[in-house]
Amino acid sequence: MFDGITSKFTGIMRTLSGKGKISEKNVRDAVDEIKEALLDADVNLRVVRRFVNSTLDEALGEKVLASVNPGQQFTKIVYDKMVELLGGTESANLLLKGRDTTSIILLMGLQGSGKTTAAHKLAHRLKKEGRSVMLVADDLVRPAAITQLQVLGEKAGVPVFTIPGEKDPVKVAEAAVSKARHDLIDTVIIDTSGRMHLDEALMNEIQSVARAVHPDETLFVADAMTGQSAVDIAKEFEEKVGISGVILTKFDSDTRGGAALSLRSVVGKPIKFIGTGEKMEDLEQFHPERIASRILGMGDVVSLVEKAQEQFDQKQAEKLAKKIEKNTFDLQDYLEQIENMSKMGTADKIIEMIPGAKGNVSEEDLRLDEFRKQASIIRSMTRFEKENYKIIGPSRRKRIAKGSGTSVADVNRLLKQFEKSRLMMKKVMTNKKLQAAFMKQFGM
Ligand SMILES: Nc1nc2c(ncn2[C@@H]2O[C@H](COP(=O)(O)OP(=O)(O)O)[C@@H](O)[C@H]2O)c(=O)[nH]1
Ligand SMILES: [Mg+2]
Repeated sequence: MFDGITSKFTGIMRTLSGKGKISEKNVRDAVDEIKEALLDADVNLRVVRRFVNSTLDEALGEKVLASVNPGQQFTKIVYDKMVELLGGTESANLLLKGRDTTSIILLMGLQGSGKTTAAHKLAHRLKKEGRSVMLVADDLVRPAAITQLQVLGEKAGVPVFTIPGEKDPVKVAEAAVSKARHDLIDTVIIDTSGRMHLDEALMNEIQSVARAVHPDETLFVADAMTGQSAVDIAKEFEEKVGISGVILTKFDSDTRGGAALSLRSVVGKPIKFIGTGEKMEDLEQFHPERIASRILGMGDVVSLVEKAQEQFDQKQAEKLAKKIEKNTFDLQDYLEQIENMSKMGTADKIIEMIPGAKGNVSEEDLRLDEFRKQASIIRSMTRFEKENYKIIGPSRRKRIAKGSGTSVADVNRLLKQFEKSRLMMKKVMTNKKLQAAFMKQFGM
């Protein structure tokens, strides 16, 4: 997502930031290029115009031209405008009631937009947050839809409500909600049917369901790959049914990003989540600031750190801190760290989140392969060796290299690297200030 636009923006910003002084013409040229980049990314024309005009207005104000670092000042303006375009500095949360009553989330959108997948991901997410969730199979059009949701519900460990043979989605939704109230379930997620195209019947159906159950959240599920048409469809749903927020799916796909950049502005409702893959965990809250930095090639460090933290649970962190303190951090621990890292995702996902990395850092630079190699070397060691790295002499190194399909040089490098990490960590733990930072980072 955003590949084209990011590389263009990075180029524009680079040109300007190299200049000690910028003229009005420089600004106009840059804004023209931005306009082109946005149009190429399939952003709605009206949205582009508004963006470009307000950027130009602000940038031509004396503030930029006269400032000490005009390039930076300009970048800041573009960044701020981008954040504004995506919904402002506040991230939109789900507006659900307290856990002592039942909240209802209604999902709607075209067929294939990702409603059922999103229902499943939301169920998983809310369950993790401590809510009790029920999924409702209210897509009664596609014969396989109910089974699909049942399979997903099982994966998430969440009950799925169905009425076999029932053809009226309103009846199913109403029955589901009263069952949830009876069972003291606090969150009901209703998965509805979609059509290939917008039609009267679909709208009427969703409208009736919404009127019957009064959802707390009516989320429009939009497929980022459909570009402009997603925006038009969203508008229609907003007018006919009313939406409280958007889930933008397939954010991981190779699209230009026009829908993502236009939706908020055209529909006037916040994007609340993005779908970033097909798995249950691949649903992230939408943070305008983070996405804006990603688009401008400034990376998304916050998401990266959060991802790292997710993979690094607190107990593990405490265990690790103790080991470092006692100087008993061994190769087995090191291996666990490497494995945690590789859980963070594929190289291209990580690169996208590192500032300035896109286009400058290759997958090789990330050394994921190197870490993978290191992991296989450690796995070829005996337990005694892992716990006592100092005893690993030449003949052991030879054996380990052979066992892991690497070379003695690789084994040497790993051991050196490990020793370095150990030293570094020791330094951290003996320096009170660094220690506090470390603890804070891992929520300890
Ligand atoms: N890559 C990717 N695929 C997705 C995402 N969300 C849904 N899909 C896929 O899109 C297809 C349609 O999804 P589904 O939930 O059945 O759509 P529905 O018809 O709206 O219920 C399925 O193959 C999903 O796996 C996403 O965020 N990323
Ligand atoms: Mg479905």
